[in-house]
Amino acid sequence: GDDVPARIADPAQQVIQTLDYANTRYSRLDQINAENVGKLKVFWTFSTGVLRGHEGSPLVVDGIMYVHTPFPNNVYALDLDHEGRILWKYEPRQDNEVAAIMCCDLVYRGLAYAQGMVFLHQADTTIVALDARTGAVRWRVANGDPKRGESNTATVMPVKDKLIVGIAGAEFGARGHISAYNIKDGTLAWRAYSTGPDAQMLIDPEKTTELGKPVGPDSSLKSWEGEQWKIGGGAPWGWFAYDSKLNLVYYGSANPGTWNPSQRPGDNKWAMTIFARDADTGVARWVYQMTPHDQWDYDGVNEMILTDQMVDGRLRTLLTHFDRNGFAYTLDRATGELLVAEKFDPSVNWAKGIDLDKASPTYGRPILDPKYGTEAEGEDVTYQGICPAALGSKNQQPAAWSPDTGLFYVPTSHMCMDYEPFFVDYAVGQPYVGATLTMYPAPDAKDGHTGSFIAWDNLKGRVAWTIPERFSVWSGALATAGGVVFYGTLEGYLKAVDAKTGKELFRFKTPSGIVGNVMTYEHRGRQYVAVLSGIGGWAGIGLAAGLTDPNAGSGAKDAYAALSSYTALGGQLTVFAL
Ligand code: PQQ
Repeated sequence: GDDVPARIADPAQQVIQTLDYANTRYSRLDQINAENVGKLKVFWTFSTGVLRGHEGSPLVVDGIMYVHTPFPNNVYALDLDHEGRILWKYEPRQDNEVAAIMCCDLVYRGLAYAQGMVFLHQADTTIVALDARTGAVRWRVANGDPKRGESNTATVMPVKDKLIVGIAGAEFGARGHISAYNIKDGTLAWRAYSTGPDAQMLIDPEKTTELGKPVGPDSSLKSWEGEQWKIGGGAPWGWFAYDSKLNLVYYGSANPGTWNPSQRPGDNKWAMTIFARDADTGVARWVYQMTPHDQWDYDGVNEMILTDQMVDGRLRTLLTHFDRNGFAYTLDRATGELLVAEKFDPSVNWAKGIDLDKASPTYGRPILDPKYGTEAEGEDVTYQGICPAALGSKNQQPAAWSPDTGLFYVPTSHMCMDYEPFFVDYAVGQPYVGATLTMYPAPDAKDGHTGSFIAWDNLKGRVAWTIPERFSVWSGALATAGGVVFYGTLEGYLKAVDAKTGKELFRFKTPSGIVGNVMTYEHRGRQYVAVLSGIGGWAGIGLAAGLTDPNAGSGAKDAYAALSSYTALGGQLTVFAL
């Protein structure tokens, strides 16, 4: 039977990367609290033996910790009774060539557990179901083809008898899709593309709505020229959320291919879109395209956080999303109604706002500032001073929400860019980028700081407090019932701050930069906090991949050059306790 909901309800364990289906990243554990968190000590550590960016977090199930690594995606089962003694290890064999089609470091956002199995989704898109006790392979299936530019960095999400699975490759002209595999044997239950004919997108022209209106027939096909949709990107490489009452799965799609907007006239639906899909059939209930006809690479894949909150005296089912494009959106997750859309970083300039006037013909669309588009003067022109940079006001590192404070805790980036689009020919499995970028601190960044950790009120659409950080915060946050919020920094600090005020309560410098997500668990009555360090991801690509050309890594190498004065490569798990 499905043991995931009961295990999610037990705060001692962590069985999915997002902690719960709602993506709140809120733990009800409270032994470690605002009073005593300053006394945290390193309890044990574990070297993963792999360099590159360590995203995601370990899982803890029945006294065993499951640790994943970036490519080559090794899996360790560690015995928590014996400070992480290795129970078993799984080392997949993958063709090294997949590394060449991974845009933003060889990251992997972690394992998921369900029904006695641990699910690994390898870089080469092979999904493997491992026996949680022994590490034996129960089944294995290929979700994509690296020769066509398809790879994987995302975690999977088990929902009832299915495994929800994404794919990466929008920088390689891959056509994004989400798939559901049957947990018991790995057979495909349904697949829905992000672009193309309604039947392949599992869109019902009458019943699938955007902002309350049916999308109508061929909504995607009509928004592209010719057959560009076939190489149109929109890869769902981020996170999934699930509402069991509505039986809807939520996620976002990435940028349209290529980054050169002149090559793809139209709105490019449904790239850059929030999807709500029926978990059993995959059919889309509603969609909302945040950045029609993207000109900046503002992928829409960041996590969807599901909360039930009072709005004007009425309890509403909400979805809050901090997009790459710098706007934080609050929607009704049952209907897709847009309630709030505000900038969560004041430097955002590509759009003046989002049109929230229901009577307006451009309702729900961004109000563009023509100064910061990237196609008005054609290709081979450098469009300058665009904020945020392509890596976004926030990237994949997930935010947290605390029901105690009602606030969202958001790791953010404060970078701007110059963007030079150029014509690119599509060739199967080759980069299909079509733009050169330079990224640099936002003009109002104090002391060149390129990051901050903020608390956000999703009903008022306002920042509650801000902690400036030297570098973009690329680590996922954790909020707890102890009134503490944790996050990591690119220099390698694990920090704990007061959930109400943001006051720093604890810091510890781990051996490498943190791009992983902080997690907590309880074992034999004691609460622990754990985090992976290992610099990498897009922000850390210069160090992780040893890049030397200043504009390499899509402009990230030079932008974060100063990182090498603070940290170096290394994959390590650090486990803290009082
Ligand atoms: N991955 C990171 C990271 O892990 O730090 C950052 C990014 C990715 C991006 O900013 C991307 O735009 C991006 N895009 C795709 C895509 O469009 O398929 C995939 C990935 C990825 O798989 O990591 C990233």
